[in-house]
Amino acid sequence: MKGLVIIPTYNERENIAPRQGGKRDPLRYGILDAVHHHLPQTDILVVDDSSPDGTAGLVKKRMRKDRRLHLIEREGKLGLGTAYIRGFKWALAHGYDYAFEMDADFSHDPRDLPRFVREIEQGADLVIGSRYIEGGAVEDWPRKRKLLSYYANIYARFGTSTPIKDMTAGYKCYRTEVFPRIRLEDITTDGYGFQIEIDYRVYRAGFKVVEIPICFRDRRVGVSKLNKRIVWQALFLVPKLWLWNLWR
Ligand SMILES: Nc1nc2c(ncn2[C@@H]2O[C@H](COP(=O)(O)OP(=O)(O)OP(=O)(O)O)[C@@H](O)[C@H]2O)c(=O)[nH]1
Ligand SMILES: [Mg+2]
Repeated sequence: MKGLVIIPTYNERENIAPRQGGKRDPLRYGILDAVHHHLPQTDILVVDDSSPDGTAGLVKKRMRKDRRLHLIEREGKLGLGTAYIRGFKWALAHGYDYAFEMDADFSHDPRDLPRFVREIEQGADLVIGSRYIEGGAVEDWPRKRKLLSYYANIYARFGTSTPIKDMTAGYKCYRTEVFPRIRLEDITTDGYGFQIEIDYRVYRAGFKVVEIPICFRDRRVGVSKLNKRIVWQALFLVPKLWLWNLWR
């Protein structure tokens, strides 16, 4: 089976590129190396939104030596949701069997990658790296953010009647057959709302969803792109999906 890891980026230069530091330097390797270390046969697609810090330039430099690496450049910061949708369509068009969602900032431990693939091979259609099942965890987040995430997930799960414990998770792997069946072009949400909406659609379409435990860590370096708009969007999405459930 042919796999693709999709990594959306906005100003992730330090997470993409390795530095020349010594053994003790935690930034001496980048996310691209880490992915290929754990999944050597898998391609990577970076979807960059013209990051002012030159993230795309670094990726291009590496592409000269690495045929497993691909890049889509968009003309401005257009959001995480549409970046993934663009990546999913690209995966379909290029004949990949499964595609990952993964952050560039090392919140998603690359060592977990092979466990997702094993689940896909055993018949899962969507594998979610979950913080809220037995064995899952969140490290180094401030208490406030931990609580917000925990209760947001309870809200999303009950509000949408979807039996998924971590609906805002962003470390996931899809069998690409799923994409044509969930009308990707109708999804307009971003960030957390995007994750909730896509999980809801995959589950409702009757696909097999599996959660595996992961430990989520705070970003290694760089600035968060989380904003209030993303939180509000997710908040209003849940009652919308609830009404949708009633109507159908
Ligand atoms: N292409 C693209 N990538 C984005 C955009 N917003 C965020 N990203 C990337 O999506 C991934 C997740 O974004 P983060 O800012 O880490 O969001 P988060 O994990 O909820 O928040 P922090 O970990 O606190 O920063 C990272 O790789 C970002 O660079 C965007 O508008 N366009
Ligand atoms: Mg992050």
